[in-house]
Amino acid sequence: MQSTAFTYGVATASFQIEGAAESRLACIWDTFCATPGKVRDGSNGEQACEHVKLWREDIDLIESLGVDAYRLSISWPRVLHKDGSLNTQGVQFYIDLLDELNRRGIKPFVTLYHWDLPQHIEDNGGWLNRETAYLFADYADKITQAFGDRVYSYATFNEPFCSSYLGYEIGVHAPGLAKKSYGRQSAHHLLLAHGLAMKVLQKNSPNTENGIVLNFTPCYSATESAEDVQAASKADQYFNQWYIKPLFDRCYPEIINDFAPEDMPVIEAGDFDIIAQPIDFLGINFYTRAVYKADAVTGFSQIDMVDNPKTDIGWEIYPQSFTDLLVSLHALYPLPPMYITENGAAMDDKLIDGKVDDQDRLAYYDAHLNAVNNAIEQGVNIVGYFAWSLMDNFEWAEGYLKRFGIVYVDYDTQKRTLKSSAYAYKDLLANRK
Ligand code: GCO
Repeated sequence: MQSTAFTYGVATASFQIEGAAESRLACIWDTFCATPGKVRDGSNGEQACEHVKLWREDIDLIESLGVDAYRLSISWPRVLHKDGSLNTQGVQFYIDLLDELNRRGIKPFVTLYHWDLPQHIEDNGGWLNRETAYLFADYADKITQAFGDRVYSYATFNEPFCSSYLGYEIGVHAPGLAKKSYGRQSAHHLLLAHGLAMKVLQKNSPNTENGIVLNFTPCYSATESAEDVQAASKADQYFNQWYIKPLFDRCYPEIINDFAPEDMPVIEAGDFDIIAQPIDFLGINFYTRAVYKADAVTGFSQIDMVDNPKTDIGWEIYPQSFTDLLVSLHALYPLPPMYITENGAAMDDKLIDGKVDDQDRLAYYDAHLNAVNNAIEQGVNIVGYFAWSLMDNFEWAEGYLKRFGIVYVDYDTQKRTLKSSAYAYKDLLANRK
Protein backbone atom coordinates (compact mmCIF):
# COMPACT_ATOMS: atom_id res chain seq x y z
CA MET A 1 0.00 0.00 0.00
CA GLN A 2 2.90 2.39 0.58
CA SER A 3 3.15 3.38 -3.06
CA THR A 4 3.63 7.10 -3.60
CA ALA A 5 0.28 7.32 -5.40
CA PHE A 6 -1.56 6.67 -2.16
CA THR A 7 -2.78 9.92 -0.60
CA TYR A 8 -2.26 10.50 3.11
CA GLY A 9 -3.90 13.38 4.91
CA VAL A 10 -5.40 14.80 8.04
CA ALA A 11 -8.98 15.98 8.47
CA THR A 12 -10.97 18.62 10.36
CA ALA A 13 -14.40 20.27 10.11
CA SER A 14 -15.41 23.91 10.23
CA PHE A 15 -17.58 24.07 13.36
CA GLN A 16 -15.19 21.86 15.30
CA ILE A 17 -12.11 24.06 14.86
CA GLU A 18 -12.87 27.51 13.48
CA GLY A 19 -14.27 29.63 16.30
CA ALA A 20 -14.93 33.21 15.08
CA ALA A 21 -18.66 32.64 15.44
CA GLU A 22 -19.19 36.42 15.42
CA SER A 23 -18.14 36.69 11.78
CA ARG A 24 -20.70 34.25 10.44
CA LEU A 25 -24.42 33.53 10.67
CA ALA A 26 -25.74 31.36 13.48
CA CYS A 27 -25.99 27.65 12.72
CA ILE A 28 -27.93 24.77 14.26
CA TRP A 29 -24.96 23.77 16.40
CA ASP A 30 -24.83 27.23 18.03
CA THR A 31 -28.47 26.80 19.01
CA PHE A 32 -27.97 23.22 20.16
CA CYS A 33 -24.96 24.20 22.31
CA ALA A 34 -26.98 27.00 23.88
CA THR A 35 -29.69 24.52 24.92
CA PRO A 36 -28.95 23.30 28.47
CA GLY A 37 -28.14 19.61 28.75
CA LYS A 38 -27.34 19.00 25.10
CA VAL A 39 -23.54 19.23 25.16
CA ARG A 40 -21.87 17.34 27.98
CA ASP A 41 -19.52 20.08 29.18
CA GLY A 42 -21.90 22.91 28.31
CA SER A 43 -19.40 24.22 25.77
CA ASN A 44 -19.86 25.64 22.29
CA GLY A 45 -18.01 26.48 19.08
CA GLU A 46 -17.47 30.18 19.72
CA GLN A 47 -13.69 29.80 20.14
CA ALA A 48 -12.97 26.14 19.44
CA CYS A 49 -9.36 25.97 18.15
CA GLU A 50 -9.47 29.60 16.97
CA HIS A 51 -8.50 28.33 13.56
CA VAL A 52 -9.88 31.37 11.75
CA LYS A 53 -7.29 33.41 13.63
CA LEU A 54 -4.50 30.82 13.68
CA TRP A 55 -4.92 29.24 10.24
CA ARG A 56 -1.45 30.16 9.00
CA GLU A 57 0.19 28.41 11.96
CA ASP A 58 -2.16 25.48 11.45
CA ILE A 59 -1.05 25.16 7.84
CA ASP A 60 2.56 25.18 9.03
CA LEU A 61 1.59 22.35 11.34
CA ILE A 62 -0.08 20.39 8.54
CA GLU A 63 2.90 20.91 6.28
CA SER A 64 5.29 19.81 9.05
CA LEU A 65 3.56 16.42 9.10
CA GLY A 66 4.45 15.80 5.47
CA VAL A 67 0.91 14.92 4.42
CA ASP A 68 -0.25 15.01 0.80
CA ALA A 69 -3.70 16.39 1.54
CA TYR A 70 -5.83 18.27 4.04
CA ARG A 71 -9.55 17.58 4.39
CA LEU A 72 -11.54 20.56 5.66
CA SER A 73 -15.15 21.65 5.50
CA ILE A 74 -16.73 24.92 4.46
CA SER A 75 -19.03 26.65 6.90
CA TRP A 76 -22.19 27.43 4.90
CA PRO A 77 -23.16 30.16 7.45
CA ARG A 78 -19.75 31.81 6.93
CA VAL A 79 -19.88 32.02 3.15
CA LEU A 80 -23.50 32.93 2.42
CA HIS A 81 -25.67 35.74 3.74
CA LYS A 82 -29.28 35.10 4.73
CA ASP A 83 -30.46 36.20 1.28
CA GLY A 84 -28.22 33.57 -0.30
CA SER A 85 -25.65 36.02 -1.66
CA LEU A 86 -21.95 35.39 -1.08
CA ASN A 87 -20.35 36.75 2.07
CA THR A 88 -17.14 37.96 0.46
CA GLN A 89 -15.23 38.16 3.73
CA GLY A 90 -16.07 34.58 4.62
CA VAL A 91 -15.28 33.36 1.12
CA GLN A 92 -11.94 35.18 1.22
CA PHE A 93 -10.95 33.30 4.38
CA TYR A 94 -11.23 30.00 2.50
CA ILE A 95 -9.65 31.34 -0.69
CA ASP A 96 -6.58 32.44 1.26
CA LEU A 97 -6.45 29.06 2.98
CA LEU A 98 -6.84 27.13 -0.27
CA ASP A 99 -4.23 29.26 -2.01
CA GLU A 100 -1.78 28.65 0.80
CA LEU A 101 -2.41 24.89 0.77
CA ASN A 102 -1.87 24.77 -2.98
CA ARG A 103 1.27 26.90 -2.72
CA ARG A 104 2.67 24.29 -0.35
CA GLY A 105 1.63 21.36 -2.50
CA ILE A 106 -1.04 20.12 -0.06
CA LYS A 107 -4.18 18.97 -1.89
CA PRO A 108 -7.37 20.54 -0.51
CA PHE A 109 -10.19 18.01 0.01
CA VAL A 110 -13.24 20.15 0.66
CA THR A 111 -16.47 18.97 2.27
CA LEU A 112 -19.40 21.29 1.60
CA TYR A 113 -21.52 20.21 4.55
CA HIS A 114 -20.20 18.98 7.87
CA TRP A 115 -23.36 19.62 9.92
CA ASP A 116 -23.41 23.41 10.38
CA LEU A 117 -26.74 24.23 8.75
CA PRO A 118 -27.56 27.96 8.93
CA GLN A 119 -30.13 28.42 11.70
CA HIS A 120 -32.46 30.51 9.53
CA ILE A 121 -32.80 27.52 7.19
CA GLU A 122 -33.59 25.25 10.14
CA ASP A 123 -36.21 27.79 11.21
CA ASN A 124 -37.86 27.05 7.91
CA GLY A 125 -37.89 23.28 8.52
CA GLY A 126 -34.22 22.47 7.91
CA TRP A 127 -33.66 19.07 6.35
CA LEU A 128 -37.31 18.19 6.84
CA ASN A 129 -38.11 20.76 4.17
CA ARG A 130 -37.48 19.60 0.61
CA GLU A 131 -36.60 23.18 -0.30
CA THR A 132 -33.39 22.89 1.75
CA ALA A 133 -32.01 20.43 -0.83
CA TYR A 134 -32.36 23.13 -3.48
CA LEU A 135 -30.81 25.76 -1.22
CA PHE A 136 -27.86 23.42 -0.76
CA ALA A 137 -27.44 23.02 -4.51
CA ASP A 138 -27.50 26.80 -4.83
CA TYR A 139 -24.83 27.13 -2.13
CA ALA A 140 -22.74 24.50 -3.94
CA ASP A 141 -23.14 26.44 -7.17
CA LYS A 142 -22.04 29.74 -5.68
CA ILE A 143 -19.15 28.45 -3.64
CA THR A 144 -17.66 26.28 -6.40
CA GLN A 145 -17.73 29.24 -8.76
CA ALA A 146 -16.06 31.41 -6.15
CA PHE A 147 -13.32 28.82 -5.47
CA GLY A 148 -12.54 28.27 -9.16
CA ASP A 149 -9.81 25.68 -9.63
CA ARG A 150 -8.39 25.82 -6.11
CA VAL A 151 -9.92 22.58 -4.87
CA TYR A 152 -8.66 19.04 -5.50
CA SER A 153 -11.75 17.19 -4.31
CA TYR A 154 -15.28 18.08 -3.27
CA ALA A 155 -17.49 15.98 -1.01
CA THR A 156 -21.11 17.10 -0.92
CA PHE A 157 -21.88 15.73 2.55
CA ASN A 158 -20.14 14.31 5.56
CA GLU A 159 -22.09 11.45 7.13
CA PRO A 160 -25.73 12.04 6.24
CA PHE A 161 -26.44 9.29 8.80
CA CYS A 162 -25.38 11.61 11.62
CA SER A 163 -27.31 14.60 10.33
CA SER A 164 -30.51 12.62 9.88
CA TYR A 165 -30.46 9.87 12.51
CA LEU A 166 -28.59 11.62 15.31
CA GLY A 167 -30.02 15.07 14.52
CA TYR A 168 -33.65 14.43 13.53
CA GLU A 169 -34.45 10.88 14.68
CA ILE A 170 -32.97 10.51 18.16
CA GLY A 171 -32.05 14.12 18.79
CA VAL A 172 -28.59 13.73 20.30
CA HIS A 173 -27.13 16.09 17.69
CA ALA A 174 -28.43 19.39 16.34
CA PRO A 175 -31.17 20.29 15.71
CA GLY A 176 -32.21 17.85 18.44
CA LEU A 177 -35.50 16.60 17.01
CA ALA A 178 -36.62 13.06 17.74
CA LYS A 179 -39.05 11.16 15.56
CA LYS A 180 -38.53 8.21 13.24
CA SER A 181 -40.28 9.84 10.30
CA TYR A 182 -38.11 12.96 10.77
CA GLY A 183 -34.99 10.83 10.57
CA ARG A 184 -36.11 9.14 7.39
CA GLN A 185 -37.40 12.31 5.75
CA SER A 186 -34.27 14.31 6.51
CA ALA A 187 -32.11 11.45 5.21
CA HIS A 188 -34.05 11.51 1.97
CA HIS A 189 -33.64 15.24 1.56
CA LEU A 190 -29.92 15.06 2.37
CA LEU A 191 -29.47 12.39 -0.30
CA LEU A 192 -31.55 14.42 -2.73
CA ALA A 193 -29.37 17.46 -1.96
CA HIS A 194 -26.32 15.32 -2.62
CA GLY A 195 -27.64 14.35 -6.06
CA LEU A 196 -28.60 17.91 -6.97
CA ALA A 197 -25.20 19.19 -5.84
CA MET A 198 -23.33 16.46 -7.74
CA LYS A 199 -24.87 17.82 -10.94
CA VAL A 200 -23.63 21.28 -10.00
CA LEU A 201 -20.14 19.99 -9.22
CA GLN A 202 -19.94 18.07 -12.48
CA LYS A 203 -20.84 21.27 -14.33
CA ASN A 204 -18.86 23.87 -12.38
CA SER A 205 -15.90 21.77 -11.37
CA PRO A 206 -15.48 18.86 -13.78
CA ASN A 207 -11.79 18.47 -13.03
CA THR A 208 -12.06 17.92 -9.28
CA GLU A 209 -12.78 14.53 -7.77
CA ASN A 210 -16.39 14.87 -6.65
CA GLY A 211 -18.19 12.52 -4.29
CA ILE A 212 -19.69 11.99 -0.86
CA VAL A 213 -18.45 10.87 2.56
CA LEU A 214 -20.42 8.16 4.39
CA ASN A 215 -19.80 6.64 7.79
CA PHE A 216 -20.18 2.95 8.47
CA THR A 217 -20.45 1.01 11.70
CA PRO A 218 -20.42 -2.62 10.55
CA CYS A 219 -23.05 -4.73 12.29
CA TYR A 220 -22.28 -8.17 13.72
CA SER A 221 -24.66 -10.65 15.27
CA ALA A 222 -24.27 -11.56 18.94
CA THR A 223 -24.73 -15.26 18.22
CA GLU A 224 -25.11 -17.50 15.20
CA SER A 225 -28.84 -17.88 15.84
CA ALA A 226 -31.02 -17.05 12.84
CA GLU A 227 -32.81 -14.36 14.88
CA ASP A 228 -29.62 -12.56 15.81
CA VAL A 229 -28.20 -12.84 12.31
CA GLN A 230 -31.38 -11.26 11.00
CA ALA A 231 -31.24 -8.55 13.66
CA ALA A 232 -27.70 -7.63 12.60
CA SER A 233 -28.77 -7.52 8.98
CA LYS A 234 -31.67 -5.20 9.80
CA ALA A 235 -29.43 -2.89 11.81
CA ASP A 236 -26.97 -2.83 8.94
CA GLN A 237 -29.71 -1.91 6.49
CA TYR A 238 -31.03 0.82 8.75
CA PHE A 239 -27.76 2.43 9.83
CA ASN A 240 -25.38 1.74 6.96
CA GLN A 241 -26.94 0.57 3.70
CA TRP A 242 -29.69 3.19 3.93
CA TYR A 243 -27.23 5.87 2.85
CA ILE A 244 -25.26 4.02 0.18
CA LYS A 245 -27.82 1.79 -1.52
CA PRO A 246 -29.80 4.67 -3.08
CA LEU A 247 -26.56 5.99 -4.64
CA PHE A 248 -26.04 2.81 -6.63
CA ASP A 249 -29.29 0.81 -6.61
CA ARG A 250 -31.82 3.69 -6.72
CA CYS A 251 -33.84 2.40 -3.76
CA TYR A 252 -33.75 2.04 0.02
CA PRO A 253 -32.95 -1.32 1.64
CA GLU A 254 -35.77 -3.82 2.08
CA ILE A 255 -36.20 -2.95 5.77
CA ILE A 256 -38.33 -0.05 4.48
CA ASN A 257 -41.05 -2.67 3.91
CA ASP A 258 -41.30 -3.11 7.70
CA PHE A 259 -42.15 0.55 8.26
CA ALA A 260 -45.46 1.76 9.63
CA PRO A 261 -47.11 4.13 7.12
CA GLU A 262 -46.51 7.16 9.35
CA ASP A 263 -42.76 6.52 9.34
CA MET A 264 -42.41 6.44 5.57
CA PRO A 265 -40.48 9.30 3.95
CA VAL A 266 -42.14 11.24 1.15
CA ILE A 267 -40.28 10.31 -2.02
CA GLU A 268 -41.16 12.04 -5.28
CA ALA A 269 -41.02 10.44 -8.71
CA GLY A 270 -37.54 10.80 -10.15
CA ASP A 271 -35.80 11.37 -6.80
CA PHE A 272 -33.67 8.23 -7.03
CA ASP A 273 -32.49 9.23 -10.50
CA ILE A 274 -31.26 12.50 -9.01
CA ILE A 275 -29.68 10.78 -6.02
CA ALA A 276 -27.82 8.18 -8.08
CA GLN A 277 -25.50 10.59 -9.88
CA PRO A 278 -22.16 9.07 -10.81
CA ILE A 279 -19.51 9.88 -8.21
CA ASP A 280 -15.75 10.06 -8.77
CA PHE A 281 -14.95 8.76 -5.31
CA LEU A 282 -16.58 7.46 -2.17
CA GLY A 283 -15.28 8.64 1.21
CA ILE A 284 -15.49 6.15 4.06
CA ASN A 285 -15.42 7.17 7.72
CA PHE A 286 -14.78 4.30 10.10
CA TYR A 287 -14.32 4.17 13.85
CA THR A 288 -15.87 1.04 15.31
CA ARG A 289 -18.30 -1.85 14.86
CA ALA A 290 -21.55 -2.74 16.66
CA VAL A 291 -22.95 -6.08 17.81
CA TYR A 292 -26.71 -6.80 17.73
CA LYS A 293 -29.18 -9.29 19.06
CA ALA A 294 -32.81 -9.81 18.18
CA ASP A 295 -35.31 -7.67 20.07
CA ALA A 296 -39.02 -8.41 20.08
CA VAL A 297 -39.99 -4.75 20.20
CA THR A 298 -37.44 -2.92 18.06
CA GLY A 299 -36.23 -5.80 15.86
CA PHE A 300 -32.60 -5.32 16.88
CA SER A 301 -30.74 -4.06 19.89
CA GLN A 302 -27.08 -3.34 20.36
CA ILE A 303 -25.14 -5.20 23.01
CA ASP A 304 -22.10 -3.89 24.83
CA MET A 305 -18.92 -5.87 24.21
CA VAL A 306 -17.95 -5.37 27.83
CA ASP A 307 -14.71 -7.30 27.79
CA ASN A 308 -13.24 -5.85 24.61
CA PRO A 309 -10.87 -2.87 24.45
CA LYS A 310 -12.50 0.52 23.92
CA THR A 311 -11.42 4.06 23.18
CA ASP A 312 -12.07 6.94 25.57
CA ILE A 313 -15.44 7.59 23.92
CA GLY A 314 -16.46 3.99 24.63
CA TRP A 315 -16.15 2.68 21.08
CA GLU A 316 -14.90 -0.90 20.74
CA ILE A 317 -11.51 -1.31 19.06
CA TYR A 318 -11.97 -4.05 16.47
CA PRO A 319 -9.81 -3.43 13.39
CA GLN A 320 -10.82 -6.63 11.61
CA SER A 321 -14.28 -5.12 11.12
CA PHE A 322 -12.69 -2.33 9.06
CA THR A 323 -11.31 -4.87 6.58
CA ASP A 324 -14.61 -6.78 6.62
CA LEU A 325 -16.52 -3.58 5.89
CA LEU A 326 -14.35 -2.53 2.95
CA VAL A 327 -14.40 -6.00 1.43
CA SER A 328 -18.18 -6.28 1.82
CA LEU A 329 -18.86 -2.87 0.23
CA HIS A 330 -16.62 -3.83 -2.66
CA ALA A 331 -18.70 -6.98 -3.14
CA LEU A 332 -22.07 -5.20 -2.87
CA TYR A 333 -21.64 -2.11 -5.07
CA PRO A 334 -19.89 -0.97 -8.26
CA LEU A 335 -17.71 1.41 -6.30
CA PRO A 336 -15.50 4.21 -7.57
CA PRO A 337 -12.07 4.60 -5.92
CA MET A 338 -12.42 5.05 -2.17
CA TYR A 339 -10.70 7.30 0.29
CA ILE A 340 -10.75 6.59 3.99
CA THR A 341 -11.80 10.14 4.82
CA GLU A 342 -11.82 9.62 8.59
CA ASN A 343 -10.36 7.12 11.01
CA GLY A 344 -9.00 7.70 14.46
CA ALA A 345 -9.57 7.39 18.18
CA ALA A 346 -10.42 9.47 21.22
CA MET A 347 -7.96 8.73 23.99
CA ASP A 348 -7.50 10.07 27.47
CA ASP A 349 -4.43 12.14 26.62
CA LYS A 350 -2.18 13.65 29.24
CA LEU A 351 0.17 16.51 28.54
CA ILE A 352 3.20 15.72 30.72
CA ASP A 353 6.38 17.81 30.56
CA GLY A 354 5.30 19.20 27.21
CA LYS A 355 4.69 15.75 25.70
CA VAL A 356 1.68 13.57 24.97
CA ASP A 357 2.75 9.97 24.66
CA ASP A 358 -0.42 8.51 23.16
CA GLN A 359 0.78 4.96 22.53
CA ASP A 360 -2.84 3.77 22.63
CA ARG A 361 -3.83 6.00 19.70
CA LEU A 362 -0.67 5.08 17.86
CA ALA A 363 -1.56 1.39 18.22
CA TYR A 364 -5.08 2.14 16.95
CA TYR A 365 -3.67 3.81 13.82
CA ASP A 366 -1.21 1.04 13.26
CA ALA A 367 -3.86 -1.66 13.45
CA HIS A 368 -6.34 0.25 11.29
CA LEU A 369 -3.81 1.13 8.59
CA ASN A 370 -3.04 -2.57 8.49
CA ALA A 371 -6.73 -3.33 8.19
CA VAL A 372 -6.92 -0.99 5.18
CA ASN A 373 -3.88 -2.65 3.69
CA ASN A 374 -5.51 -6.05 4.09
CA ALA A 375 -8.57 -4.81 2.19
CA ILE A 376 -6.37 -3.45 -0.60
CA GLU A 377 -4.67 -6.82 -0.84
CA GLN A 378 -8.11 -8.37 -1.28
CA GLY A 379 -8.73 -6.17 -4.29
CA VAL A 380 -10.54 -3.18 -2.78
CA ASN A 381 -9.66 0.07 -4.56
CA ILE A 382 -8.60 2.41 -1.74
CA VAL A 383 -6.53 5.37 -2.82
CA GLY A 384 -6.09 7.44 0.32
CA TYR A 385 -6.35 7.73 4.08
CA PHE A 386 -7.08 10.70 6.34
CA ALA A 387 -6.48 10.68 10.07
CA TRP A 388 -9.28 12.13 12.17
CA SER A 389 -8.21 14.50 13.38
CA LEU A 390 -5.39 16.92 12.76
CA MET A 391 -5.94 18.33 16.24
CA ASP A 392 -8.19 18.02 19.26
CA ASN A 393 -11.41 19.92 18.68
CA PHE A 394 -15.07 20.35 19.56
CA GLU A 395 -16.40 16.80 19.65
CA TRP A 396 -20.10 17.61 19.18
CA ALA A 397 -22.30 16.40 22.04
CA GLU A 398 -19.12 15.55 24.02
CA GLY A 399 -17.88 19.12 23.81
CA TYR A 400 -14.14 19.39 24.49
CA LEU A 401 -14.07 16.33 26.75
CA LYS A 402 -12.96 13.91 24.05
CA ARG A 403 -9.68 14.34 22.22
CA PHE A 404 -9.32 12.89 18.71
CA GLY A 405 -6.28 14.87 17.54
CA ILE A 406 -2.84 13.65 16.63
CA VAL A 407 -1.96 17.15 17.79
CA TYR A 408 -2.88 18.22 21.33
CA VAL A 409 -4.67 21.53 21.84
CA ASP A 410 -4.45 23.46 25.10
CA TYR A 411 -7.71 25.41 24.89
CA ASP A 412 -6.56 28.08 27.35
CA THR A 413 -3.44 29.05 25.43
CA GLN A 414 -4.32 27.58 22.00
CA LYS A 415 -0.89 26.00 22.00
CA ARG A 416 -0.62 22.97 19.71
CA THR A 417 1.65 20.05 20.70
CA LEU A 418 2.41 17.11 18.45
CA LYS A 419 1.50 13.83 20.17
CA SER A 420 3.52 10.64 19.69
CA SER A 421 0.93 9.55 17.12
CA ALA A 422 1.69 12.68 15.05
CA TYR A 423 5.41 11.92 15.11
CA ALA A 424 4.68 8.33 14.08
CA TYR A 425 2.45 9.50 11.21
CA LYS A 426 5.16 11.89 10.13
CA ASP A 427 7.73 9.08 10.14
CA LEU A 428 5.43 6.82 8.17
CA LEU A 429 5.02 9.51 5.52
CA ALA A 430 8.70 10.40 5.43
CA ASN A 431 9.72 6.80 4.95
CA ARG A 432 7.38 6.05 2.07
CA LYS A 433 9.00 4.40 -0.91
C1 GCO B 1 -17.75 12.41 12.11
C2 GCO B 1 -17.32 13.57 12.22
C3 GCO B 1 -16.31 14.06 13.12
C4 GCO B 1 -16.25 13.51 14.50
C5 GCO B 1 -15.55 12.18 14.53
C6 GCO B 1 -15.45 11.58 15.90
O1 GCO B 1 -17.63 12.53 10.84
O2 GCO B 1 -18.38 11.76 12.87
O3 GCO B 1 -16.78 13.84 10.97
O4 GCO B 1 -16.76 15.35 13.10
O5 GCO B 1 -15.54 14.38 15.28
O6 GCO B 1 -16.24 11.27 13.75
O7 GCO B 1 -16.72 11.37 16.42
